Amino acid sequence: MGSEPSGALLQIDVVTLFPELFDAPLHTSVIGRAVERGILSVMVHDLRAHGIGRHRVVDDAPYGGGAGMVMRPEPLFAAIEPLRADGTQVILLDPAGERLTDPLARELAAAGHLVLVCGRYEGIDERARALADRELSIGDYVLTGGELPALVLIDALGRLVPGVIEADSHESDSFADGLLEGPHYTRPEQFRDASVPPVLLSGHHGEVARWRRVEALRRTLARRPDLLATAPLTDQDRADLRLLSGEEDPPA
Ligand code: 21W
Repeated sequence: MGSEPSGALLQIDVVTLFPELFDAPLHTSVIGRAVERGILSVMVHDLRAHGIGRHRVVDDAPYGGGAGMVMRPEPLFAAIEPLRADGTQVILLDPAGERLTDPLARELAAAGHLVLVCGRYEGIDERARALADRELSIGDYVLTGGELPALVLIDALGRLVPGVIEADSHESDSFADGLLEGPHYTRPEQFRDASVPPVLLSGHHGEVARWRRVEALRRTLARRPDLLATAPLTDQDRADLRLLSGEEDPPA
């Protein structure tokens, strides 16, 4: 397992003690379809196969004492070294890693071949960090292992691979233009006491685009004002933001 040639635009090998966690996500919806179509290749490798001795041991108590167990380096080296080829990026999922962001996801989606290493227990022996080209975290909260973070990464990267979703969908994603998206509506036109904003029914594409931009600015200002410091904004955006922040009457 792991060395068949692949025509996929992005090839991902995962090293984990819990391969079964990957079954449903890799067979479902957008990512499942991409894997089935061969645009995205994901191979999951059981680290236990490289465990030590008859009991396939992969962990041991920490030197110096303390609670919990630490992953031994030998199984990690045995699993990961054969997966590395020219241009491979080995990524350790680790709570102390660099935070995953949209720009980093776009960079990694173009990398060609990734090996994702999922830790369990208290973490891996410090000497096994040398296997990794980078260490990534998905946020400041504590999980039980690196598998769900690896799946988050696969999901985020998979949809960026050309052909996986409709061509333009990620250009307008929240974060791609540095702003949150505004509201979306579908049928019915009237639901309970709430109706769809008339501009969306007007057929005026220019007016719709302008409304969406103002709503994106409104929502970003309300929920993530930190994003406005780095978002690329036009003079019109800045004028709208001044109105929205209450210096003057807000846009309709
Ligand atoms: C949990 C590993 C606890 C190590 C400060 C206080 C991979 C993860 C993981 C895990 C410990 C990611 C600590 C967000 C995550 C992961 C399992 C040991 C660490 N630091 N991104 N405690 N959150 N988590 N204590 O948990 O492997 S990426």
